[in-house]
Amino acid sequence: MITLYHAPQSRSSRIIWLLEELGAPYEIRITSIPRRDGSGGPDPANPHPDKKVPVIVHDGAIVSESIAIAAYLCDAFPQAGLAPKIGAPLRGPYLEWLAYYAGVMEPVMIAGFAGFSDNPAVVSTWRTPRESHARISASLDKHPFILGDAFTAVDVIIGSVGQWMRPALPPGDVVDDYLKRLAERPAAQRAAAKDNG
Ligand SMILES: N[C@@H](CCC(=O)N[C@@H](CS)C(=O)NCC(=O)O)C(=O)O
Repeated sequence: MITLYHAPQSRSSRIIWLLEELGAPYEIRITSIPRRDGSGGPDPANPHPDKKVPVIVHDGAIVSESIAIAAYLCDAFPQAGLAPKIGAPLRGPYLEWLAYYAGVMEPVMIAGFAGFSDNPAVVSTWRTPRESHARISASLDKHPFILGDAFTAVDVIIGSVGQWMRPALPPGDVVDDYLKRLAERPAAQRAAAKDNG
């Protein structure tokens, strides 16, 4: 059994979606986090080292960080086919997209919120939204999902960002249609129904 510590409408929502796609046995433990409106606060029972979400507990292992959780769960439930297997041609691009999201796309997004996207250190380290939009468009112009013809955990991560904040992804019909396709997935709909606990 997997326990997901979850705060509604946060980065842990995408892990509910992933767990639903995987068909994994799990329970949700609603936890409190500080919210931008001043509500909420850290939950002493939350095992996350920074009292954030998401974090999972699985067979005694505590795993935090959305991307680590996604990779861990896809490997724990390989029969769901949400990650290319080790040795498969798309394994490298799969890991690259996961790392690119955490290591580049999110920092670029946060720099944008914070109003310093054009800081020279930001641009030289991570580039700008233009470059991440170009990568996403290059992929979705060619095939229905980020890695190709098959839906993977990368789509949960990239898609959930678009559902949360549409301008974080490239504008236009190709991405609108992609997000619609993702939102229509039964697992995404089950996850949305469970988001508020
Ligand atoms: N890089 C982390 C970010 C986690 C994160 O910042 N989560 C937010 C919710 S969306 C949080 O728990 N904030 C509470 C706080 O800042 O104390 C991940 O993707 O798992």
